[in-house]
Amino acid sequence: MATLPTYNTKQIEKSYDIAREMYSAFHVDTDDVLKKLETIPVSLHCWQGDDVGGFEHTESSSSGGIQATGNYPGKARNADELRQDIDKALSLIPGKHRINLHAIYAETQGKKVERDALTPEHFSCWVDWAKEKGLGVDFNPTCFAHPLADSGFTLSHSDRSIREFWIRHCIICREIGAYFGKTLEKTCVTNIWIPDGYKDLPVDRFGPRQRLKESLDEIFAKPIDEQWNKDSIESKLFGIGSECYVVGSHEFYLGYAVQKQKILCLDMGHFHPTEGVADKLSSVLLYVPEVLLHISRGVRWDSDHVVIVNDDVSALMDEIARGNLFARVHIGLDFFDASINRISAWVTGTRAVLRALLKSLLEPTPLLKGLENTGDFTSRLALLEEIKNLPWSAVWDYYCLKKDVPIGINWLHEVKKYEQAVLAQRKG
Ligand code: RNT
Ligand code: ZN
Repeated sequence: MATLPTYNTKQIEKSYDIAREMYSAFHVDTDDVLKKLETIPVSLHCWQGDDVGGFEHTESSSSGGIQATGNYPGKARNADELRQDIDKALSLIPGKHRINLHAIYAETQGKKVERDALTPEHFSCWVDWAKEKGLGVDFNPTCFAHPLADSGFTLSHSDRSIREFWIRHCIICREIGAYFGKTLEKTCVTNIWIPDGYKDLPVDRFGPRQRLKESLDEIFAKPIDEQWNKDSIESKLFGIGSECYVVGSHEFYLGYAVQKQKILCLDMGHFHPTEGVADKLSSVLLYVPEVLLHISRGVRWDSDHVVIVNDDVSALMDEIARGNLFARVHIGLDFFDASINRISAWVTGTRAVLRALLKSLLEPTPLLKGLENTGDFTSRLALLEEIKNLPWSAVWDYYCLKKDVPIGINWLHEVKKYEQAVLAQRKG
């Protein structure tokens, strides 16, 4: 590898001082912004670490239409390795964050435990670890990669007994969510996503949606203390194998979330390519209590590429920061790339979200709103464009310095060292 740059602490502090002055000319206090940034957690999805595999070793071929492509060596083969990898990633990301688990990451000591028979005990190692690290945990039922999902239908299946299996699984997951919340004293968000849909033209569009609604009603009928577990539902436009019809569409879940006051999960890869999730927040938050974001990067389709600071992510963070929506918007990640070092994927993606967030928090919003309110759209656009040049990267470097994580690309050295020392030893 060509030599990467190194960073000098004095230089970073000097640059920060200059940046602070430049921002104060726009009435932005960079110290306050950094205090705010450290309070905002990002939920790191465990499934980037093993290509959404889980530890069940199921006989099923149903991926639910989601697939990580690539075979970069060294993926985590068990929960200990996955935790070790997440630890490494977290050590390279500034701030205190959360972990997002799926039911297939249960630890059953080699025993086969059906998904409708899982208990909090199967997640006790995750909880012990999270407690030790001070992390909150979020959760997801896994309604794919299972023989009873092979038909492509789960909660909306026409067979009542199959629906009931998935209903039991989702109820159990809400209970496990509450266990995470209570034990860690940090509310867990449990998000339901199902793959249900038709590859080709459906004739009855109502039936599956009516069944999904009934299933959700049964799942949520079980009272669970919202102090510890909150319910979230995630829509999708289409998937591989569900190109013509997805039961849980945006309209379906938006309606459901409004009616039942549930958290609406908006995944950036789950809309028409020119539709932006940023634009939706100010509408849906008038009607639903909270939103969960699955920050992702779709390339031509819902491809779940690693997140970078692009226009979509920047616009989304602008929207949250401008409205100070942090109490009502949960920031989660959802991408999986098996073609590059998986720890680097987490670090690149999470640092990208935090960098975009910082950039947005540094925006002189009151100034811009003032221009907007007086109808000076000329100045609004000119200023929006000029502030892109403000030295937010100096503020970021300083934040990393203060949080004792590598500055700039230095984190990559750590990942490469870890790859040599740990990942390279994982064979088979
Ligand atoms: C699938 C959804 C869902 C999954 C995870 C693994 O399209 O985005 O959120 O990616 O639950
Ligand atoms: Zn998602």
